Amino acid sequence: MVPMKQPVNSLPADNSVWDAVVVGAGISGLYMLHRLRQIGFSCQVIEAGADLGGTWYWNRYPGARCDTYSLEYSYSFCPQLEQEWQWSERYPSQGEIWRYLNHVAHRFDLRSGICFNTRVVSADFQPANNQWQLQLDPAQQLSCRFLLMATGCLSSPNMPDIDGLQTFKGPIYHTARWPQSPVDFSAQRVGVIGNGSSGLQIIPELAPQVKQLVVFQRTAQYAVPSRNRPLDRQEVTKIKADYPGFRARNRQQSSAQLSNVETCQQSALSVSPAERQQLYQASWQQGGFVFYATFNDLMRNQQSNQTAAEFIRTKIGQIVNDPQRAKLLSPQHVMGCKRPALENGYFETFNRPNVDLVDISANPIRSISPRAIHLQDQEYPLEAIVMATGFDAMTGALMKIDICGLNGLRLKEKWSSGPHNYLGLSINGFPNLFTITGPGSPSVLTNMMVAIEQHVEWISDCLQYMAQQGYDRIQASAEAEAEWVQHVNRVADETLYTNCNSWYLGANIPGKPRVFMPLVGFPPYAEKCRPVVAQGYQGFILS
Ligand code: FAD
Ligand code: N01
Repeated sequence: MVPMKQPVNSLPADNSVWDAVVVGAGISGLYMLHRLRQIGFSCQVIEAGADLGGTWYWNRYPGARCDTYSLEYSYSFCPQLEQEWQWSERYPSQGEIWRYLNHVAHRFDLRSGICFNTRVVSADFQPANNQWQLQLDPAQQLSCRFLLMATGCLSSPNMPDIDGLQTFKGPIYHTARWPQSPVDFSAQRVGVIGNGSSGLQIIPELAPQVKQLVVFQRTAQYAVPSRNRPLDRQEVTKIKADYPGFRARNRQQSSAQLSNVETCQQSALSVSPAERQQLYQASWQQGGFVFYATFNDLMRNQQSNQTAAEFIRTKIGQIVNDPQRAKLLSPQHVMGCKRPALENGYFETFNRPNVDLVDISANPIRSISPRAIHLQDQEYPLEAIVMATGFDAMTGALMKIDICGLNGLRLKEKWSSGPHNYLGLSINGFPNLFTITGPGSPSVLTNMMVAIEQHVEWISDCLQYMAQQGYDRIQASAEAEAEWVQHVNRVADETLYTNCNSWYLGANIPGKPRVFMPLVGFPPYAEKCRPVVAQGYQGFILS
């Protein structure tokens, strides 16, 4: 275990032009810094938070945990690192991931390159010298040749604009801005708004601690048991004996959570109902995202999808004692079009006498007063509120920065009808700016660790190529960008992902354009990136 060092909080005195500035010190920013140093670039990371870790620094709520296997949710770039780090559980907790990222930072001396408690407020491209001029908060300026956005897909919390929210007298916590020290909820009536992945994790943890828990549910959620457990030493030894092979198989899987799991090659409709039940039951018993891959067409065929949805609804009916509650907890939308979840005792929690479930789908929250949440016809007295209301996903953190490219073009205007870019990496009109796991890349539909490593390596290889060839400006061409946006939409339209109101579509944020933002499928994406490089960065304008 490494000693936790004090965060570095100021910029070095020599504040000349950096080769690169990286915004964000999560998994992406840390690896980007390491790679840039390896290729000899001077680099500074700017991080709004008081410490490193990004997602795993901010989301410290009780129960916060990854739902990708720990041995896959870790960097693969250094064989010694992957051999020396010992994960304790099948799915790592927030605390364990955070300790891991601290270990990585210590091992590669990354803290020395990060300025904490500092936010990038604006970025202006200066065409005369091909430099980005950054305005920071607290007030400082910074210049760099390349601007690398490691700002995260799920880093800009969504705080709903509910009438009277500010008047509430008790504390209001957002899961993605959880306090650093544990919160004592004992003897309190606590309300939780939201039951996505974060809500599903925090609700079973809070229920035993509080006097009364009131869950305000707008949409019921599909979830299967995670069956988290301590890792078996023998299975770890076996994986570590061929870690490169294990990683290679990860990269061949289209979805994060299914890595290294044999996915079924048949349709749900190609087997008898009895066999289908048996296979679903086996996946359910195994636990984890394998359930969602029991058949190969669950996200492509509505009828197949319905069979899985019905299986989960039946399970909920068996777990939850009160049939009316079970019905309310049973989702009706297309399974998977909102990100499905893993659960650890979520449905059982609703058998507790101190847990209320309030349906706000037809009877929405009208207002919040100093001591209660009010629906149209009812009020719920509360002493604390937890917002598990998610994020302005994929574009939120980028759009909060006033980014101005060529000819005064602002990113906010360019993306006013949805994100447009090439490969999820580069935006026409915004030279020398790269987004790590930007919209238009597989990002949130994959094991993000795999997606992040692929992007960081692609970007650093590109910067090295530019240095070798004497180029100092790069941007996506308008044609390549237009084709890419069409491609992302076409791939999504072949699936069931676009069939409900999800954050993938921006539907959770009032006024946000409805565009399916991630690209479905990691291996075909990586395949598309390779010839782009081989053909001298096809689709990019280099000068
Ligand atoms: P982040 O970790 O989001 O880091 C971005 C950083 O940028 C933040 O620290 C932020 O403060 C900083 N920043 C943003 N804007 C600015 C600015 N203007 N100025 C300065 N700093 C700025 N993915 C999986 O693959 N598997 C999982 O099981 C999984 N579980 C998750 C659980 C939770 C609770 C959440 C929220 C996400 C989960 N994810 C999961 C997705 C997760 O976000 C990624 O796996 C990964 O951590 C993203 O790393 P990142 O460095 O790209 O972004
Ligand atoms: O956010 P969400 P999240 N009034 O957007 C409700 C990752 N993650 O933080 O569905 C009332 O999924 C909203 O209701 P509805 C993962 O990628 C991973 O839970 O819009 N309710 C929903 O119930 C995940 O998908 C892990 O009708 C409101 C909830 O709040 C992503 O982060 C763990 C509301 C928001 O759910 C986001 O997950 C945690 C309003 N005004 C997160 N606004 C793991 O890997 C929103 N809601 C384990």
